[in-house]
Amino acid sequence: MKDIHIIGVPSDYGQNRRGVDMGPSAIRYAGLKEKLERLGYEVSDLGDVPVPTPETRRIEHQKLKYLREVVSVSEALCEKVEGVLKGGHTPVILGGDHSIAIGSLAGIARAGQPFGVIWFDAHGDMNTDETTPSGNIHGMPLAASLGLGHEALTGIGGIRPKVKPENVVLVGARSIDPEERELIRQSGIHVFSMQDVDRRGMDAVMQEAIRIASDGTRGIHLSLDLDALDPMFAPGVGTPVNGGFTYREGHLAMELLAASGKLLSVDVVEVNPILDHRNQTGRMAVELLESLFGKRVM
Ligand code: 4U7
Ligand code: MN
Ligand code: MN
Ligand code: MN
Repeated sequence: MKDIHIIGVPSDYGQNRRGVDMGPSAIRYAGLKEKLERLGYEVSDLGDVPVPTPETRRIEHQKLKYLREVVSVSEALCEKVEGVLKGGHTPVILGGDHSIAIGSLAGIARAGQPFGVIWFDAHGDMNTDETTPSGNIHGMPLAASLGLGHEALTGIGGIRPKVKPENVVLVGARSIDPEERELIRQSGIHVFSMQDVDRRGMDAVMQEAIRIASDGTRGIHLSLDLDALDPMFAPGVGTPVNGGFTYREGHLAMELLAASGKLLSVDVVEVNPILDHRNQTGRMAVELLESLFGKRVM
């Protein structure tokens, strides 16, 4: 059993709603370290990647808000993740908004390719500076990791692209922008929308997702946006969308990934304590991580 190394990334530069920068704190407060230790792991908390204070910064590009800050945070995270993986440990990365996944994937790529990605999300995160309706970079990290979009984002970590589209699976999608849909189609990534989960069930969807993401790769990175879950179970997110995973669907997905033995690394993003109710979403994040790391009923 590999040791777990926790890395916090208290950044909200990928979107304009303050509060998601407190995500790492909320997830830690919900007992992450102790709960993973109870499962038998050695767990070290490496602390947080340095993030500049937003009040000292201003937006320079309307279509790539806080580009400079996102790049510097991503580069710093990339270096940490690369180090943890090369040391033979499993990184658990706590966001922050989803822009931080650009750094997670860059670090994994530097530690060794190819790898697969399962992207749990209500959204596609496949916008570029040319398709974005908001200018928020948290809507772009999957595109950037596939080499699509502005070169300042696609070039982070020096490897472009980080991951091949045939090993990328989006699960839980139910809110995709029109031009983003076109990019997703052209890219060749696999998408299991909420309708697929409804019709085929989470078990079949995840078996297929795991097969695609592990085909010819050294393992799977899970990028877990808490807005994949129904807002009933994860209200503390910046961009909630109705009709998401139930509590059990979320856990089943994690349990199946645990059973696959393919997990390389995980990031947990978009937890916003200001929008939450008594840290319900922070606690949900920790529970899902427990299932992902092998907690079982029997
Ligand atoms: B998240 C959006 F326009 N697509 O690009 C955009 F609807 O990381 C939302 O999945 C992106 O939470 C959501 O701004 C990003 C919008
Ligand atoms: Mn996302
Ligand atoms: Mn999302
Ligand atoms: Mn969001």
